[in-house]
Amino acid sequence: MTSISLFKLILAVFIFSTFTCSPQQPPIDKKQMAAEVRAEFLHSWNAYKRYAWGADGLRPISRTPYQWYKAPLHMTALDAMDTMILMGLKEEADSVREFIVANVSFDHDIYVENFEITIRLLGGLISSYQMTGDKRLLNLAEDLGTRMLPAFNTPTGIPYVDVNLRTGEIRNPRTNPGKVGSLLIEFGALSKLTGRKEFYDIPKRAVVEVYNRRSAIGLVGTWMDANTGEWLDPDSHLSAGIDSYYEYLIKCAILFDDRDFQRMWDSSIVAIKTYLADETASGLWFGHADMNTGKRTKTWFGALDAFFPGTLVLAGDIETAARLQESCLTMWNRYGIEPEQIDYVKMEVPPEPKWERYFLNPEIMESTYYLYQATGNPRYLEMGKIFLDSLKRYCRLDEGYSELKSVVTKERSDRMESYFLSETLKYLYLLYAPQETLDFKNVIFNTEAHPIRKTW
Ligand code: DMJ
Repeated sequence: MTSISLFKLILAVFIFSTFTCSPQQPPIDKKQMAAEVRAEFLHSWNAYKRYAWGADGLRPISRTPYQWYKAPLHMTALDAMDTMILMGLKEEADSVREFIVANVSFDHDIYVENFEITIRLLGGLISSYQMTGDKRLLNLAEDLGTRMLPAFNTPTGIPYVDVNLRTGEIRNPRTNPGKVGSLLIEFGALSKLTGRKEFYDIPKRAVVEVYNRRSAIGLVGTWMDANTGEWLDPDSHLSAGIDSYYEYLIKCAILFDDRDFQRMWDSSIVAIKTYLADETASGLWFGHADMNTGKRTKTWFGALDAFFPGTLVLAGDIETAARLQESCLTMWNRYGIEPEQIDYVKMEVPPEPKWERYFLNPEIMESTYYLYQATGNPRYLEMGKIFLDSLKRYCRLDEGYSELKSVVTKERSDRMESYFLSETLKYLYLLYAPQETLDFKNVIFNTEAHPIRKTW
């Protein structure tokens, strides 16, 4: 071999190793990864069962239960049931189902948060009903939906935040597009499955009322008053308070073939790309802007914003999704696990302790799963492994998993939310599970990772 061809060979090897994902890593063994995630699910679920059975959630450090309200709603069991079914934990899922049917009642004199109960409980009941055909779950879902519908009895049709499950009284008109706009997958599916039209029409009207109040440049703000429909905070972004409003626009368009939602998505994505997208030295991000002027207000992005690549995949924009996912990975790698918010220009968490937290959030895993489904690119299998390894390293305990008070110091926080079992581990599992585990193309996940099948 001449020295020139040797040089060319070395160059070729260098280029190959630079531009493939992780040349030193052996290819990901999907079967082994799926088994690992399943084992972590059981590790967490068994901890919940041991220390918090019957409660809404587990505090994994003190090994104590916690309740959201004064009456138990069995949130963790309801939220986690369809993950068990998908993981093939049939006996466990069956016994949880019997427990739920025997013990869950929504006839309580308590104010509950309409959004959280809809995405976790209503969504969980409907998807588990579809997976098992157990009509008793649909009956529970219909009862719950009926009890929550009074939340929409407001001057604007935009629901209040809280509704009393027994009396139907409502309170707390200070709401946001996320809370209002992320109800129709669940209520709409309930409408189709029960034949009750009001379950579709009433939550749909609420979304349209929010959309109609978008600014002249097409953006929505963060907080609004459900009585007057006035904006209380003009901050526009993809983060908490707005995130799943956009997610549900495209998802409802697909799940219900509803053209109004397609139109609302089509105009919203133009505004998002015009005013929120931010090309920086570190890649493509979506930051904050004033909803009226479009002026950039913050160069922040965070754990919750990481849902957006998944949503872009559904909308058919794989290229932007893939670029944003790389930024999400950069955010994750900055501290070895993602913070609640990061300033993507300084590449630091904003200087307030609350932005350093990590709540075991699933959005980055969700987008990884969507991108893998859309592209088949093994890079996403590798990303999933990075996320799982970090979770195990920083959040795993002898019993369950904990949130982090700070991704900088890795100090822990004593809580394991139900969505860790419902979403975070489900998306990681599905990333590696055999394709036949779930018919990805024919389901729409609600924002709590409950897959809803179009049977109508
Ligand atoms: C979940 O309840 C849902 O994903 C919701 O859309 C946002 N918050 C948590 C997870 O981060």
